[in-house]
Amino acid sequence: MSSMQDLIRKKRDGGQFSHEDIKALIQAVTSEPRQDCQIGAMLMAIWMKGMVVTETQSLTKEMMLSGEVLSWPEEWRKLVVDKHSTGGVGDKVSLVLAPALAACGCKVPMISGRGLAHTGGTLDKLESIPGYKVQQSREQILNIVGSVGCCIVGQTETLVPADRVLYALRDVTSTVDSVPLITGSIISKKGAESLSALVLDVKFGRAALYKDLDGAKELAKLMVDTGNGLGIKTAAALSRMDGTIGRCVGNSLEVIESLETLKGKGPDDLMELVMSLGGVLLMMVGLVPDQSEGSKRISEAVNGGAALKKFQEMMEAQGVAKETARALCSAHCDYFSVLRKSEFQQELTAPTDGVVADIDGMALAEVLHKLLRGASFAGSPWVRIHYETPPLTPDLTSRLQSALKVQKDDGTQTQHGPKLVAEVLLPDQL
Ligand code: IUR
Repeated sequence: MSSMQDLIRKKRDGGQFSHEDIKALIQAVTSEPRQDCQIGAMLMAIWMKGMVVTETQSLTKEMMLSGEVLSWPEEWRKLVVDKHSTGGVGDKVSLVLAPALAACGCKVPMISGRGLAHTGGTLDKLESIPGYKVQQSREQILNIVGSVGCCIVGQTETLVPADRVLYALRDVTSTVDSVPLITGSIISKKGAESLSALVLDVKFGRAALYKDLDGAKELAKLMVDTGNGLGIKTAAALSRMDGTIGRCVGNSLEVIESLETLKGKGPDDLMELVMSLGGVLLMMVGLVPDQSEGSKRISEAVNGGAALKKFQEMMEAQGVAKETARALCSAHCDYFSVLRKSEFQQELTAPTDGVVADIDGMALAEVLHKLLRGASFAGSPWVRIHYETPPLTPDLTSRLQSALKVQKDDGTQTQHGPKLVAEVLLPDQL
């Protein structure tokens, strides 16, 4: 077996790793004593020289095998699905999609993450519901998915330990934005969930990791190939991320918007994403003949109330009191009688008459990150900020106000913006 020193030199000089090399590399990452300086140097060599598809596939597989790989009852074999998003602003798709898929007959052990950079995390959002426990053991996940059909939980301690080490070291060595390293990190965790099918929501635009479609597509292609190489039917939707998804950003506000969506009153852009991603998954597991039939089923599950029922059951199964879950899912819920409301709210008003031409999701996310709370948008006033401390200073207010672009209404603008999903990459074989 080659030493780490040899392997670093090999990659530094532009060489290609064999599967054995990658095995040695992951062993060095997961065994003690660990040489973080060598791993850091290796990460930088990979960042600079890249990896071909076969190397990325080996890396992903060895990362996956560094910890526990979950297994499911045989009768679920074709039905276990999940989705992953590369991160958006106001991205609450998982909260609607997981119960909608369960209502359509899928098994959804959704393992979600915390906020990263300017984007919010699904787990942080769900924790704004009193009693909701995101940390569940393997047995509990199995029980909840068995009885409800879906759960949304945090990563268990034993899943992909190599990623924990690599991710922390990528963070401090400025090597997060490497396509093979991102692919290994994301797909290894999905591989360890033993999924039948996976859909990736790869975002591009001002408020996304990748600003243009080409960069996002390169990542999407590699993740699709790697996922399929591991035996998971994997597809990717490339979706626009310039503004916000829906009208609310921030943990409890996004829970409220998700519940409203599950009650059939959701915004069009959120429903478009839920239907597109859900439609692809239902097609890949063979529950429907094509994506459009899948999207229709998802829409029926949401608008007919079946998905809301699953969400209620999931909340109860994950620790929320029965009365709380029932209240949140009731038709005319006073949400803030259950969820905590921030101490302060402030509205900003539109500077001129006209139509909203643009709202910069990145500017909103940056300010909200500082305030650790959320915003909800309306017509005019156009935004309401919910916050605690630090105070909403004049500087932050003007940064926020710069996010809004109002245009003269010349009658040519449509009420709804362009569609979010630009393209869907499907596996070669279904
Ligand atoms: N999420 C992950 O799980 N891994 C990554 O590398 C990134 C996001 I970037």
